[in-house]
Parts: sequence; structure tokens; C-alpha cells
Amino acid sequence: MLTEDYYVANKLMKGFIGSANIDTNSRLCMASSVAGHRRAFGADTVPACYEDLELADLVVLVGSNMAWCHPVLYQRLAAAKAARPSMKVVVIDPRKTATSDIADLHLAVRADGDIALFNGLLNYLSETGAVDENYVSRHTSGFPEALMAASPGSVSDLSEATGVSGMLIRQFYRLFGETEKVVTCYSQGVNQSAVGTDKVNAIINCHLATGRIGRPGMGPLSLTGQPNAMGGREVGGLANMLAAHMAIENPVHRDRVQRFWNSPTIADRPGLKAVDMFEAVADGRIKAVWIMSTNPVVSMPDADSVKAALQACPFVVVSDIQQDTDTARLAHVLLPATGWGEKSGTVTNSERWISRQRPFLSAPGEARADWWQMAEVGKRMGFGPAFDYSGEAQIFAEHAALSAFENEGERDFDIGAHAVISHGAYKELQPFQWPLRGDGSKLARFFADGGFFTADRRARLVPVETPALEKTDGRFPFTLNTGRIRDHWHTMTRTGKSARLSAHIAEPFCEIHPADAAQAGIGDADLVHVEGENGRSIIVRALLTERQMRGSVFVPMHWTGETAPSARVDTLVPRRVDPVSGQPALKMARVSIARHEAQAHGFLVTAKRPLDLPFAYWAIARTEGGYRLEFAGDQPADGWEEWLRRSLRLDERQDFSGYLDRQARDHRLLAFDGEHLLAALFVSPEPVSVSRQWAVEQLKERHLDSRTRSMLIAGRPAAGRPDKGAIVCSCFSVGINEISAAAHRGCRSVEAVGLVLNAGTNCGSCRPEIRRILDATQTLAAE
Ligand SMILES: Nc1nc2c(c(=O)[nH]1)N[C@H]1C(S)=C(S)[C@@H](COP(=O)(O)OP(=O)(O)OC[C@H]3O[C@@H](n4cnc5c(=O)[nH]c(N)nc54)[C@H](O)[C@@H]3O)O[C@H]1N2
Ligand SMILES: Nc1nc2c(c(=O)[nH]1)N[C@H]1C(S)=C(S)[C@@H](COP(=O)(O)OP(=O)(O)OC[C@H]3O[C@@H](n4cnc5c(=O)[nH]c(N)nc54)[C@H](O)[C@@H]3O)O[C@H]1N2
Ligand SMILES: [Mo]
Repeated sequence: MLTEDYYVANKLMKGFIGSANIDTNSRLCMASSVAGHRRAFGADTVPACYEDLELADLVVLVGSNMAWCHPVLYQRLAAAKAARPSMKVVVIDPRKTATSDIADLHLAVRADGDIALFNGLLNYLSETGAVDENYVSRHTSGFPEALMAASPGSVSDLSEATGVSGMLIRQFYRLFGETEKVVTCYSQGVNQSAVGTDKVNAIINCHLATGRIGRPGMGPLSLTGQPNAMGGREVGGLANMLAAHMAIENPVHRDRVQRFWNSPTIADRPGLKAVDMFEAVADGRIKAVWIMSTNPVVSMPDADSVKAALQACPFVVVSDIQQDTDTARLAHVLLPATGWGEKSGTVTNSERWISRQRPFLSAPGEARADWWQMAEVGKRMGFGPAFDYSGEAQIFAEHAALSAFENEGERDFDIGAHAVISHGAYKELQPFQWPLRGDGSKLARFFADGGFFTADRRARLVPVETPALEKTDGRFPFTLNTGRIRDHWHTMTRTGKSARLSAHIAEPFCEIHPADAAQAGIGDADLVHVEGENGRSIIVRALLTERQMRGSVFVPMHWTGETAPSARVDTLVPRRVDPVSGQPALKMARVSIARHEAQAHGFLVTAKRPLDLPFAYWAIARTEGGYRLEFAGDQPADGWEEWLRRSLRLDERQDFSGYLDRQARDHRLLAFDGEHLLAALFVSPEPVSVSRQWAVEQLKERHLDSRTRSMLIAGRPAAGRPDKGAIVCSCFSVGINEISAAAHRGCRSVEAVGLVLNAGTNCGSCRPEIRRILDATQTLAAE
């Protein structure tokens, strides 16, 4: 959603329909940051900017897998550290992720142990004289109370509460205490928690107490999720906001916005937040819902209840750019929207820079801009003049004018300089940072000299209680952590269509510590059955790794009914929300794990998408020229050959070359169309060991002679036909075997690998993995 889309949605709902039952996807993503900012600063202000990452002497990354999720910014940080190695990076994450690649310290904090850690830090700063008394007394209130709440007595044992050794904690505290220029970045490991807002404030408290805010190289910096979550926040798209950073509870603000919109009504109280909203759909309080640019049947907690709610809802409208998504399938009316590359408008990034997004493709079919769809509905509801927009430029100008309307510096969000922007100027608009006021004044950073947006212009240090340790439950002994992988975006409606992006990780998985797996009798590449407290379960592939802490497992959020129906992880995540922000605790569910037994395991490479998949587990991914399918379950009643024929719509005349090892119960079936491979099926009672990348590439090869065909049956490359192994660099399709070979030939650095293979030289997001492969090769060589 571009800012113009969000603006029209919010105006239609709050000003004309008169309800605040509208929520942006930020509820799942940034709501705790918004709430934390508002509690501390009086407004949803991001005080710092990206340059601060380069100017800092210490960068603390909390609950952020920046290497995979903000790869461009991460590369900028990595470059800054490489240029100035004295700069320190600390990563705080229960898992050791790719982001730890550049970390001087990794604190494997236990789930939600962050508050104990930052409360402990506040204490330490106070005890060691690191508090900036001058800043605290001139610009803040609440310091004594915050310190009291953080007092050492509040936790019996800091190591226990955080899961981090005393030695590491002391190292981190000393570093933070001694370094003036500190930036603390945080993301979903902080926000998506039942104590998310408190986590945000525990972090901000440490910056306020040391006065390290708003100056070059210093400050808290919330890393935004969606490319334009910030735009959604600026127009007030959240159920509890109004518009242009004004508050729905404030009668002066309501009156002001209503006068500006010249609207018949104005929502006078916060609406239902996303989780409550779908509950209201479920129990019939809400009878019509318009879902735009989000796929809640996959991404909401307790996702099956969301699905059931939509199935029972009398009127469901979905605007999407894809015809088939788990949510679009439930729509009574499906509206085709223009997507990235086709639509025009503006977006705001994490450091408050607003940029134009310009279309370079024409809209396909009947697709229309999201704002246009809503404006047309507004007009037909009789609100003509208010929605009679000539284009995005006019919407943007109105949004800019509202930001400046009766704003005497009392509101942070002010882009009044563009209040009367022309179509031509909008077309040419260059990126700019907000605020950019009518008089042209700007501000790269906020709050170096106070000036907060509270009534007394002081920041609030919020007293934050350290939560009690979660009790472990005998039946559900594991913490389920969820999140993202490098090459997929959320519910994969776009990245899932790309063979290249699907090559890196083609299957849903569960990261488990090897010792936990051993106890549960789970081997690497087995399937795991993960069961949640709500009795629902998923089946995914086991990935044993010591980068995962004991007692916790990690499952990515991306797989859907389209791509792996047994792997929709949000079906297990309860509807537990942060009481302040309403953001769901998506990083913390209680689960049990067990080995999933299957009669047969299969791997299929096919030129056509297979239909009819009667298996307990399957996961499909695009490849160049076709698909790859992993599956496990019972043998179809009519046998593998008949199933394959049916599934791929092959006619009777189609011949199979086959191989059956009765003893091992291994089946291999190949189908060709002339010299091209149509399908290669490998079935075995154990997880199939076939080089996947090599097999997938056979779809592109010509298979003339029986020798290469027999190699295919054997499931391994013929001599002289290299197997690149699993893809590491998606930009240049470079596999792990090629990188290991380069390492054996003497490449010692990521740069050297880049020179010979190109790997890692484009987007850079595979550089941490390349380094790990080099380290592993060198360790092996040393042994
Ligand atoms: N490749 C890719 N990039 C993306 C996206 C994508 O889908 N794919 N989505 C975008 C969006 S919308 C978002 S919101 C961002 C998210 O970006 P991130 O927040 O960086 O990504 P996540 O993987 O959700 O979670 C980050 C980390 O939080 C850790 N974590 C879990 N629980 C805790 C805890 O209690 N404390 C701490 N300190 N850490 C914890 C997890 O182990 C995980 O490594 O990524 C954006 N970028
Ligand atoms: N377990 C777990 N669940 C999570 C998270 C997690 O870490 N763990 N993260 C949460 C977070 S931070 C986020 S941001 C959400 C993301 O969750 P969603 O927002 O539900 O996921 P997307 O796949 O980004 O859905 C976007 C939809 O919009 C469509 N679309 C794309 N462009 C356009 C457009 O221009 N117009 C229209 N109308 N449609 C368009 C896409 O095809 C897709 O169907 O997931 C949340 N859910
Ligand atoms: Mo997000």
C-alpha cells in the first residue's frame, strides 16, 4: 500500500463511514514500536537516521535478523564496520542468525528476556555514573520511577532471567556504558511480544537516561517491516490513530480533522484492532470486511479461526494482485489491484525519507490502484466531492496540507512544504526527509535538545516491570519462535513465483538444537510434527543446528495453503496480544515436537504443476522450467505410476522409464517428452537422498542417450556433470559445492569467492553464508 492508498482508506472509514474499524498491517508488525514511541516521546517519532549507523561506535541489534530482512541497510552497516573496525556490533537474539556474522558479541537471550536485560542495563548505567543528569533533569520525567522498577531486586538472578551468562552481560553493559555513540536498532524480536511495548520502552529508557538521542551516531532506531509501514502510520491507518499523527481520543484533534475533511462525521473512539476485529467477524458483530493488500488467513495468529471467520462472514471483499491466495479464495468480490511497478505514489522508510514510487509497467487487465477502488466506493456512497481525486498528486497534496493544518510545531509529522504541490512537481518529486515544514525548515534528528511532543515537552521514562519467567509446560516444553528467511517475502504470493528466490530454501523447516532433537528421536531431514496448545499441528522438515538454543524451535512464517498446507505456522500461534499495543506475540507459542512417521517419502521434479496431492505433507516450489515437490504420506491406492499420470494429466500413451527396488521399497519413475524430462519421481521409505539442485536442473537439459537417463534414475550426476549443490547466492545461482570447491582451491575471503564466482557481489545477502562455508572448509582443513 502506498501512502496515498492508506490516506484514502483512512479518510473514507474514519471521516465518512464514521468508524475506526480499520487497521493497517502494522498491527502485526510495528504497533509496539508506535505505542512505545508515543509513551516515551508523545508521538510516533523515529528520532534517528540511517547515517547514525555509520557514525556510531556501538550498534546494538535487538530481535533483528537484519542480514536477511534489511539486507541493504545491513550491507551499509557491514561496510562501515569494515572501514572502521573499532566500531562494535552486538546482536541480541535467541538464535545465532546470519546477522551475527559481523557481531563482536552475540547474546542468545531467552524469549522475552530483553526487558530483564535492558532494565539491568539501566541499573548498571545509574550505578556506574553513566547517566546524563543534565539531560534527564531538563528534558525527561519518570527517571526515578523507571529506575525503581528496574531495581536489581526485581529479578533474583539476571542470568536466569535473560538466559545469558553473567560474563557476557557484563561485557555488553561495559561496552554500552563506556560508549557515547550508541545506536540501538530493534525489530520483530522486540515488537511481536506480549510485552512488546515494554521492551521498546526499556530500550528507549537507556537512551533517554544517557541523553544519547537525536545526536549524530546515537539513538534508538526502530527498523520498519513493510516498505511503507511508516506511510500507513503517518496517515493514521491504525485503529487507534486519527490522521497525520493526531490522536483519536483528543477532541481538539477530531474537530480539526473533521473540519479539514469537511466530513459528515468522525470516528470518536478507537476501533477494533486486527485480532479483535477478526473475533468480531467470527461472532457476527462485523458483517462486511474489505481486505486489501494483506493475506490474514496465513499471517494472523490462530489463522484457522481467521479462515473460519471469513468463511462465515456475509460479505468479504478482497483487493489483491493475485487471483489465488489463501484469503482471495474466500472473497465474494475479488478486486484486481495494480502492484509494485504498476502503481504510482509515495512511500516512507524507517528514517522518515519519503520517496516517489513511479510506475514503469502498464496496469494489466482490469487492475486499478487501491486508492481508486476506495475513492469510487466513496463516490457511490454519496461522498462525491471528498473522493473526486484527479490522481495521486492531489491526494498527496491533501495529506501534506493536513499535516501542516493548524500545526504550530505541536505535531512532529509536518510536510507542509508540499501542501500545494502540482502534478508536474509531484511527478518530479525527489526524495525528502520529514519534517519539511511550510517555511522549508527540516530536521534530520529529533530530541537532542528535548522538545518532545508531550504536553510538558518532556520525554517519559516508562517504568517497566520485568515479566516473570514463562512457566514451562510439561506437555508443551518448547518455545516456538517464528520469522523470516532470506529469499521469501511473507506469504510468498510474489517471491513464490520466482524460481531463483525459491532455490535458496525450498521447504518449510523447523530449526531444532541437536540435543533436543536427539531426545525427541528426530534426525536431520526427518519430518517433525509440531503441536500447539490449541491442539493444532503442522508438519515441517527438521533442520538440526546449534545456532538454535535449547528449548526453543524456529519455524518460518512463509508457507501457505498454496505452497505447503501442512506448514501454516500461524495456525499454532495463539491470539495473545500485547495489552498496550494490541500486537500479537507471534514469536512465542508453546509447542511439543515429535518425529512424523510416514510410509513413504517422495521427491518430484516436474515440468507441470502437480494436482491431487493426497499426502500428509507436501511442499511445492518453482524451479526454472517447472516445479519441485517434496512429500510424505501413504502410497496412493492405485500405485505411484497411476498417481503420477493423474497428477500431471499425462495421457495413456505416455511411457515411463522406471525402477523398483522391491527390497528397499525404492521407486524411481521418469517420463520424457522427446528429449525433455517431464517428470522424475523418487520415492523411498526414508527421506529421499537425491541431489535436489542437480535433479532440478535436469528439466533444462536435453536427455538424448540412455546413459544420462540411467544416471537420472540413479539420482546422481554422471561423471563430469557437476552438482552445484544447494543454492547459496540466488543472484548468480551459485551453489554450496561450487563455493566449497573455490575454498579448497585457496579462496580465503568472501571477496575472493566473489572474484571467481560472482557470488555475494550483488545484493550481498548471502555473504554471511559464504563466510560460514569458508570457515567450515578451513576448520576441516586444519583438522
Ligand atoms: N527476506 C525478507 N525480508 C523481510 C521480510 C520478509 O518477509 N522476508 N519482511 C519484512 C517485514 S514486514 C518485517 S516486519 C521485517 C522483520 O525483520 P526482523 O524482525 O529482522 O525478522 P524476523 O525474522 O521476524 O525476526 C527477527 C529475529 O527476532 C528474534 N527473536 C525472537 N524472539 C525474540 C526475543 O524474545 N528477543 C529477541 N531479542 N529476539 C527475538 C528471532 O530469532 C529472529 O531472528 O522484515 C522485512 N524484511
Ligand atoms: N508467525 C508469524 N506471523 C507473522 C509474522 C511473524 O514474524 N511470525 N510477521 C507479521 C508481520 S511483521 C507482517 S508485516 C505480516 C505480513 O503479512 P501479510 O501482509 O498478510 O503478508 P503478505 O504476503 O505481504 O500479503 C500481502 C498481500 O497483498 C498482495 N499485494 C501485493 N501488492 C499489492 C498491492 O499493491 N495492492 C493490493 N491490493 N494487494 C497487493 C499480495 O499478493 C498478498 O496477498 O505477517 C505477520 N505474521
Ligand atoms: Mo512486518
